[in-house]
Amino acid sequence: MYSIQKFENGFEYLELSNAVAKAKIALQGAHLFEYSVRGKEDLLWLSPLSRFEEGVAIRGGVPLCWPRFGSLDETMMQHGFARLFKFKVLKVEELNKETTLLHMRLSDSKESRELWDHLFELDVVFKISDQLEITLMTKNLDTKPFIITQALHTYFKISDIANITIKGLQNCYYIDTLRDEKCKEQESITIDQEIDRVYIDTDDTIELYDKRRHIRLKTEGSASTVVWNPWQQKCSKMSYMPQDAYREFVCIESANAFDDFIRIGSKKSHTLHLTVSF
Ligand code: TA6
Repeated sequence: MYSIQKFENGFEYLELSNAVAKAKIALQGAHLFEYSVRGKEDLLWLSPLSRFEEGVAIRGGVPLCWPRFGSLDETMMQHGFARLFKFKVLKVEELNKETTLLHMRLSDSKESRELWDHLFELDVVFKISDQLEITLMTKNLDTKPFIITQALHTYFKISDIANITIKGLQNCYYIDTLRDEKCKEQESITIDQEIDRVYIDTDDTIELYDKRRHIRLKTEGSASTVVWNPWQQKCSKMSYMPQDAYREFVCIESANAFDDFIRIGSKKSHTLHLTVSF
């Protein structure tokens, strides 16, 4: 079952539900901002201060960072423009009683070409069931190659930042963006201060252990994993972020960032796929 809903200001989102799960996806940015499985805690954290306004990035859920991750130069806004542009809904299909497929697309436009002068299609396919699958497919419709960096910037809801451990990144190198240093991860990750790391050449499975649950992220087509928590000081300065929100979420982002950029030839495509089970 699904419907297009609108907030009072006309901001549109898709609401879908099936026998085991329900989800809300904004047309702007194909932004999944709610996802829950019957009888379980919401998987995603969403700021109560989040704005659902045209041209304003939703704080929380799964922002799409594309065609850039980060803010590499002044020609492109932080994390690219895809999360600010309205996607078309191509298909909603109930594959079975417990699985709903949603296919959305952003195509280049005059506005996008002013920001990034390339012809493209960016397809996002969500599979909503007792697990979450997100496929991000970039197609180069141009006559020349282009380079992208990208991330599914997922905000995971947690019991408390002190309770979590992240496994699967041991022995990976990472860029510590706070100190601009390249380091090697020695062990499982616990967080007791601001963390903003881009792990490179990461394996395909990352695990988030929280007090009450264990979340598995399995990716294909993603060479980087970003681990981010703003901690108290940065959190208090960020837009649409409650003062102590840093305790309630951790971002583990399936990405191709920094040196893991993707070069896509003319008429070629690249696919990033994430499966979250818990
Ligand atoms: O992915 C981590 C990060 O790049 C942080 O440096 C922080 O800026 C975060 O993304 C949130 O960015 P946003 O543009 O959504 O406020």
